[in-house]
Amino acid sequence: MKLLSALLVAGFTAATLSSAAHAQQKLVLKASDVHAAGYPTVVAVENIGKKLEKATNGRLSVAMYPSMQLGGEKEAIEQAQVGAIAFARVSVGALGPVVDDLNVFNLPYVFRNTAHMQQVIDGPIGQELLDKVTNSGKGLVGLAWMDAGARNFYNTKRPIKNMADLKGMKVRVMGNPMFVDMANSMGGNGVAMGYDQVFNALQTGVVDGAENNPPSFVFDNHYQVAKFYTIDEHLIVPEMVVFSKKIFDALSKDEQAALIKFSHEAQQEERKLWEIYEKEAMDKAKAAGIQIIQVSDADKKAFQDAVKPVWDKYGPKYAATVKRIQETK
Ligand code: GTR
Repeated sequence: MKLLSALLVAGFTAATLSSAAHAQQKLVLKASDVHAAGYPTVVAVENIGKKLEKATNGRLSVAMYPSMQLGGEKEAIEQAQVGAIAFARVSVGALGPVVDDLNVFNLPYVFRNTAHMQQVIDGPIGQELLDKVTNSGKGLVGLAWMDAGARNFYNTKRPIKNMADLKGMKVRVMGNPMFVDMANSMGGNGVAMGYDQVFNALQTGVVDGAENNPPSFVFDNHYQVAKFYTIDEHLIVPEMVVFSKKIFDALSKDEQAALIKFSHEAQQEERKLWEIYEKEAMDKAKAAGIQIIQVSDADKKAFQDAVKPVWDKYGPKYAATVKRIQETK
């Protein structure tokens, strides 16, 4: 009996000490984003950090490494998987090759418009896909969605008004075979490469064009070399804040709950920032003399028809989710 109580006391003391040590030990959570300081996704993750710091009396904080300081998105995902960083804010384009279920959002024209995409990520499908990431066994926790508007083609050569104008153009796409197939099916030549290489590739002529939303096009300076921007909205790919499972598991239950709560709030906060940033980007592009081309409905239909082979190849396995997406009002 004596021994038992001695053991219990010892056990209790060890547990108390370790939780006290846990409470005192400060943990700086590293975060990576390809975009620069001030970009909506960067600000949203920084805000998670500020809230965490307050809620944990300074035990947790976030150190943001923006502007690809730690590499591109593929690298960020790998670093989070091994616990070298905590947060990776990445596109679902880059995450699809790691967690295949997400590729449903990478199907061209899967969403009717950005409002439709927002409804989907805010609803049950959005939560299910975050959970798929967490339960994928890939060392990641899916924390929140980030809005990234719609992606459009831009290039250094000529205005693209319709599919014929895209013919033969070397177009950089994100590192995901679905996008190479997409660009090819539209008559271009899709070239997959990391975001960290796009500016140089455009400048040196390694590619003729790329595709992205207005804030990336403008605030990552691609507009300085590519003067033609065509609004065709072929992809509406949301982004995700993923967290290292290894680091997540080392947090206390309360800390985990706070992290999840603040991440959900960040999803809505980023969206507001995004609206402003997208408008600023378009204004800046116009002021810089970028030729902005809005494709006609008929030409958009031609782009949509052209990606049928991509749907035939990748679509069937996501059919059930696609149906639910389409039914989302
Ligand atoms: C941006 C997105 C990044 C990255 C980039 C790309 O719109 O915010 O996460 O995916 O596009 O094209 O690689």
